[in-house]
Amino acid sequence: MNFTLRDGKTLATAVVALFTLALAACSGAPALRGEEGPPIEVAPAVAGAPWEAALIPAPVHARLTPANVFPLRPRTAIHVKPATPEMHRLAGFLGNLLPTASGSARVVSDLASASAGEPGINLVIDPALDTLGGEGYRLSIASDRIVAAAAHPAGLFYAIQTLRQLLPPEAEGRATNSAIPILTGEVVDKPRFQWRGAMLDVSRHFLKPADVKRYVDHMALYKLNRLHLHLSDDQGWRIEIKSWPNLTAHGGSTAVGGGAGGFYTQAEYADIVEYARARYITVVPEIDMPGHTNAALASYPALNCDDRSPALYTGIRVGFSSLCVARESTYRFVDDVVREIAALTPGPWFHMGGDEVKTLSPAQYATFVERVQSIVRAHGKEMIGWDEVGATRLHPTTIVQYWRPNATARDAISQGNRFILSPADKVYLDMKYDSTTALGLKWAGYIEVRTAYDWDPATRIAGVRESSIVGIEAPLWSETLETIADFEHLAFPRLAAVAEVAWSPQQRRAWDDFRARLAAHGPRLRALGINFYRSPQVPWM
Ligand code: TNX
Repeated sequence: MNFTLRDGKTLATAVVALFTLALAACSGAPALRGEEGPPIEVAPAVAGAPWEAALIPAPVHARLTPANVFPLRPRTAIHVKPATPEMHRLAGFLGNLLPTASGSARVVSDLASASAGEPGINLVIDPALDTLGGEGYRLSIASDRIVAAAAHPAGLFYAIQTLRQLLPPEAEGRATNSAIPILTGEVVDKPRFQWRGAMLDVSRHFLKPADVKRYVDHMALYKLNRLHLHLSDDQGWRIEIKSWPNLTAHGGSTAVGGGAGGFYTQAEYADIVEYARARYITVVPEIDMPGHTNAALASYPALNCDDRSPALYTGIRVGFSSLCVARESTYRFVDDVVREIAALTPGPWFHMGGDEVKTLSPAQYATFVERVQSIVRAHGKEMIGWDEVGATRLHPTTIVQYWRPNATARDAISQGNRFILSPADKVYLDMKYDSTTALGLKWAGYIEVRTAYDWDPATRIAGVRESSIVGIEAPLWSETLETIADFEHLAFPRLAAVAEVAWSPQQRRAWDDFRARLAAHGPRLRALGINFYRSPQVPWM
């Protein structure tokens, strides 16, 4: 970190003051530069030194200065290089985030044909930036030009998200005829972890495709890149399987509490996958097995050892159900399900759950997990399982998702497998914030924003070094959540905290600094209509 702030709240206030002032400057009021300059307070030791705006997740390096602004005008054009379809798509995506003149779309053109002196926003693929990895970028803002550069399109997508956060929150997507000032400076950035995930449990309560897409939109704002969909559990089977239609017809017909349930047709699932992919988010489908399968068992008697289907289940107990692991037909079922879902899923992973099986012996459990692992691999995917699968013989590419606060993960460590960290006492977004939170559970403890933020993945599990951690994922279990507003209330702002844990270098992170930036995000969360929790730990603006 190349500077320190005296007081995060002061900075956050200054950021907004600056935007307000700069906004006035661009609409004919006194110029930003000069004696009327905003009262930006920084520690005396760094007065005049670079400072950053309220970016979340914190970038590796940011130097933004109030001395000059780029005036973003409704007609400022976007130029791309090279002029590929993907670059045009990215430009269109950016264009939709930027304010425009009413009724007119922003012009996108090939940089090669842009006239030299004309101010614009350039999106550029620059192979020299490969040193920043597959997702890194450099965003340079001068008073006459913005250049977002990256070696790969994903980096440009993140540069766009950073640029978006440099706009005043109320500017997003609106029509205006005046210019919006953007701070000049430079951001150079890349993620700490390659896996920055969020999980939605659409089984306990179903979320419509439009709601899932809304969550995806908000994930993108924080540079998250994996959407894990928990598609089946005791209470509901949520994805159409054409060779086993009763899974959804019957198994998808209800939810926790006995409500109507629902499921995604294969076309709807493919549409969600594509929507996420367009935002550089890879969908990771999970079919939980052999436990958490009451909905499947209720739909097909043959999946039960005694050929008798249980009734549908709408409570919230766990651990009571299991597929009949001794039957060959069970593996034909698993093969059909994995085959159909794998065919709809371009991402390389298939999550088989594997958690909380209380009715099988360790040997039965291991035999099942190892056979499923072979099936998943036969369909071209790498397997992921909750940390219980660490006790079985794992293929080297299998990823273990650590979740139990007290799990030792010893077996998986000794096999050399890699981990996704989802420690329930830090990132389970379904935990209550405190004793007054109406929604959520509390078995892993209360999780205030600071608790979700203030930890280092590298020191979380004894024996697991950073090099074997692919990343961090925040699950949102939905036993107590019915509407997207409920989901959002538990997810925000903790999801932003987890995104920073996953993206920003550890030495770049400090709670006081984060809470100040988060406070400055309040207006953006409001502008997006997110039903976020107004944590008393954060001096909201
Ligand atoms: C544990 S985490 C579960 C889920 C519950 C969740 C509630 C995991 C692998 N299993 O089945 O929904 O706790 O917090």
